[in-house]
Amino acid sequence: MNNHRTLKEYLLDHLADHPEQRELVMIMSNMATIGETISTQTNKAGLAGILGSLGQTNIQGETIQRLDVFANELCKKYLRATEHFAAMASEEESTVVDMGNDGARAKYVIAFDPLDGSSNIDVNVSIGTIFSVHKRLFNIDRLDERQFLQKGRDQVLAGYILYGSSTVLVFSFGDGVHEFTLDHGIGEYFLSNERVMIPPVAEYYSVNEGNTVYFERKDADFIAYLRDEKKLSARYIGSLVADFHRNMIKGGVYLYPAVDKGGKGIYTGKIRLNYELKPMAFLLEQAGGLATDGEMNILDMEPTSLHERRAAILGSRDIVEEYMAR
Ligand code: AFP
Repeated sequence: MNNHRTLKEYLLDHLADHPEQRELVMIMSNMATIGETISTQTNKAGLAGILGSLGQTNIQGETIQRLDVFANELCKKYLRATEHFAAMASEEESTVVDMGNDGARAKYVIAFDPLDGSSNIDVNVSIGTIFSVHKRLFNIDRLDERQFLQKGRDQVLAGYILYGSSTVLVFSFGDGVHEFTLDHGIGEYFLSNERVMIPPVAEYYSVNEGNTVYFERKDADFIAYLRDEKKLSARYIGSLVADFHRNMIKGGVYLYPAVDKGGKGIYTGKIRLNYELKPMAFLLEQAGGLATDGEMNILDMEPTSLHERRAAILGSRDIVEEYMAR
């Protein structure tokens, strides 16, 4: 740990330097509390009876896990009480969620994947929470979907919490990426990596290679190139947060190219733009990496719907640029 600096101390220092970011600092502190609560629940999920499926599917057609429901409800109730948000979007909610706050205090909107990697919950594999905060647009209704269709570049705060062998919180206000690790015993997050920078040379590639048959030829070829010519090691968990975190710390690239699962020559992305890709792209750029869907920088995209999905190539700049050059 770096000087045993706590998140609270870090946020107070940040506030002293940026008094105009008072609400954002409070939001960050709220997110840390949410992360600690989900982490505790995740650790005792088997005992608490919240593992397993509710037997329902969410709007993406995926089976809802009980921890997903817990995390989603927590985000809604807790953040509503803070009165900072006019609206919320979540992977688990088909439409914009009314946060009940229409006053001048509700200056922000937040998009979430409350529990990313939910297929890993039951098998004790790392999962995470991803969040993206934008300023509320006061010229349109607060519940208008367009509140969430802002470019990734306009995020004012983004981050994730990884529930792995330890719980880490990684975030950025747009001035560098910082990583804190939760000490459950003390109930504090401690600074574990100030100004995270992705190593310039990639060591790993992360892709579901079982999808190779569904990829376009150019994508299958590029992955073969990473494996056979660049001699990168393969690591794939199936939780974006976990794969992304490893690549950002160790150097690597996460690929989820468009797939044609219907066999009709129609290739579509899987990863959600608003609450998976935009926040990760924001962090990546701050850390010296790059994020694209193959055609453009994720941060420059204008989303067209709440749950839009895109292809994703995220990671070390050299590899992503090579992908785009092809
Ligand atoms: P969930 O939050 O619905 O579990 O989404 C997981 C995810 O979007 C991302 O976290 C993974 O990297 C990716 O999907 C895994 O997809 P495959 O199971 O198709 O490899």
